[in-house]
Amino acid sequence: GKPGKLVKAALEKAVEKVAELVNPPIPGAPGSEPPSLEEPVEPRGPLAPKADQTGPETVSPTGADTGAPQLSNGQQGEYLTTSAGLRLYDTDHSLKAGERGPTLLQDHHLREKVMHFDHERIPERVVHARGYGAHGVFVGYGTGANVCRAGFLANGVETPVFVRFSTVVGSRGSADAVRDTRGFATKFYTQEGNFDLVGNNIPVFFIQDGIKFPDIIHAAKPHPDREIPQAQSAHDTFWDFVSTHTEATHHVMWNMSDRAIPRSYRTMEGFGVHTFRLVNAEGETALAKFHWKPKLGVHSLVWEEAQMINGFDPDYHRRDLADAIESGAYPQWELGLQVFPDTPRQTFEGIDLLDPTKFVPEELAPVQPVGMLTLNRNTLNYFAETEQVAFHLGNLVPGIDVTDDPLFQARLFSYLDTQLTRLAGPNFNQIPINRPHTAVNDMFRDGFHQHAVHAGVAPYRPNTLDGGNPFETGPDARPFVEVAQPLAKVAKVRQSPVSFADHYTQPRLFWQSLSPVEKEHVVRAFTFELGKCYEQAIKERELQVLANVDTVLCQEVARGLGLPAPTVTGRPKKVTPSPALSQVGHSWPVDGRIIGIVVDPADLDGVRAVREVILAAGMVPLLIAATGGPLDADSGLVAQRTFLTARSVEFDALLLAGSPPPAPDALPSPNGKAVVDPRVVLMVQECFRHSKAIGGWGNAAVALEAAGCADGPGVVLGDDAASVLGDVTKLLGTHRVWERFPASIS
Ligand code: HDE
Repeated sequence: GKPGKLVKAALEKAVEKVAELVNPPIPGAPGSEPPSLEEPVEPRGPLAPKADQTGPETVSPTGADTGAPQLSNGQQGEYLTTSAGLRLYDTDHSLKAGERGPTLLQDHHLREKVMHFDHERIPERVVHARGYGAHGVFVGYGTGANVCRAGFLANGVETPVFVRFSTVVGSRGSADAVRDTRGFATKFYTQEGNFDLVGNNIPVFFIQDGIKFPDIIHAAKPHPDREIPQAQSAHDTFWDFVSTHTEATHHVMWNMSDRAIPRSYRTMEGFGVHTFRLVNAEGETALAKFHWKPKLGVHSLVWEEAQMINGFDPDYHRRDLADAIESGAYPQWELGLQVFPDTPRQTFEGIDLLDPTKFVPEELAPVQPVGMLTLNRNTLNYFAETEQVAFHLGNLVPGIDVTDDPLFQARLFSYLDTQLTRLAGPNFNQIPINRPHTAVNDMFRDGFHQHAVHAGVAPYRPNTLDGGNPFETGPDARPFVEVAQPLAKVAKVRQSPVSFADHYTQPRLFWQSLSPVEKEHVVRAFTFELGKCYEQAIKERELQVLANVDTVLCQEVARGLGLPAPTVTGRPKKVTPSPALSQVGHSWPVDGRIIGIVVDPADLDGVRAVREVILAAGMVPLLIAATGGPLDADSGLVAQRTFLTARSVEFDALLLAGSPPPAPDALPSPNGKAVVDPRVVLMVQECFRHSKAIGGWGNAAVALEAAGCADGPGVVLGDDAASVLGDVTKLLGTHRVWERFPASIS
């Protein structure tokens, strides 16, 4: 009857499929040999393990190698199998009782496929959920050896690293260019075990004691009733908390400054924040703070630009980092140390080194370079690497020890603890990205996701059954030894030291170190964020905080909010500004900067000339034309963006090779008489408003006139494309045309 016919049809189909299996059509490779069914297929193509992907060696106590991370070969042309290795002839149709009938529960492939999919997500990090990682190498200069015996700081020692940058507040799918602190976490796979430097791009923190972390994070995360707003601090709960918890003031000042909207991960400083205790080969100790200094300088977005980017390209920072690495413009940071004597008081120039809301100005303690970090390899798999990497403050190496900073102490608990739910069990150090590149010989056993096959019978000490293995390390084999820091005779208390009580002097120092433009930006950020709050009392309370920081700051913000400026309580301490804190006034390399070029098809010679120079200078040209495709028949120039797909926020400077008339898809202009494409006019205006350098030749003056930006600082017009580019590049070295910003504050 009918069912018999259907079964026959299905069988025939299966036979056809199996025939394909034996000789499958490989798209794009007619006639190529299919993999043999007998031979296991070797990984090949870009995912095959490379010699430089030094897989960590994990050795079981009996010496059996439990293996380097296995790179799965992904979608590389092998036969599709189940996770148990069963070859499959069809993964597109479930097994049904007839073509139009119900699906059969016995379809084990369907069940496995959907089951696995159902569990693809793991909990995102409770903070720093949105992040982006890359591999690289750290090379020590040897200059740190006098204070720190860590092997990776020795001269010329190359250590593989993995770095993960992140925002703090937003969830994993949130946008990159939000106003927030950025994480800068580095895992050094050293010969002495993993060292994790889990820092931020701001040198101070919101809280002085780890017990307040849940409070600040609950306040900064979206309102719990409606889960609004995402990845922002411009809301009542945040300002409610920080206006009442004044130790946050210093960090908030940095958050409201340009530092919280970096131009790129490549143009961000990094800070270990806490003071660490270092030990040298002689056993002498010193206190120290870690700094990462970007080779390209510290640069930021402007607020309006950041807001636009979050719509136009929410992956802006990821894309920037991945593209730079992909193109060989490897980002670099120099690791530096601020070193302080390890005195019983643990202060330096009156600054309590155990207070993580305080930093030490570089003018008082210079940052001494000890090595160079280069990021040179993108991840192969976001989940396996960036999502599963687990940093931990307790991953220390000989020569680097903790201090009693109460924030540091709490972090020593949290970073292990959080992985238990995030990575589902205690074996997360066996995940490839977390494995040390040195022998592991622990006696930890079993647990969820145990990948090691531990031989031997005696995972305990002392034992005789496994020959007493493994042995504790003698002093010659460089074990980690805690500094025998003497403790004072004290009582157990829930209190902070008096030296933690000053919440305003350093915020004032920060404010007074900024240039007028940067101050203006801080004022606007406070005004924007407080302006988004609903509760009047919160705004007023924050103004009182600002009054204690600086009168001008408070008055300016109060003016913007339309509220009276409160008066200061007490007399503020005098501060000496730290010029190192300002991002303005230097010139920096322009590697990887993006130059948008609006192309007028009438002048392709100029475009061709500047494009070559831009590429030779390590910058990125972005050709923008009315429509896509080749710009002419034979020059090889291709439009990378059109007036529809381009937006000014994508580039750092703009060149106008003429003034293209309205393209057919342009929206009508206000007076209906546009001579230049309105989107080009908008690009010019936005670049002008965001203080980006603008250059033009040929007919460019027409577009500049149409935009109302024909003159002003940083607008370069000339006949010779190459010399215009030269001037624009010089302007780009200072990042922005700073004079263009209105600056009423001095
Ligand atoms: Fe973190 N922090 N933190 N933090 N933190 C985490 O750890 C925490 C603090 C920082 O890219 C979590 O694995 C507590 C300071 C970075 O994977 C969690 C306290 C600084 C990252 C955690 C702090 C940081 C984290 C979430 C107060 C700058 C991202 C997931 C005692 C020096 C690391 C995870 C990555 C991540 C807790 C304070 C930086 C929950 C309790 C200060 C860069 O463990």
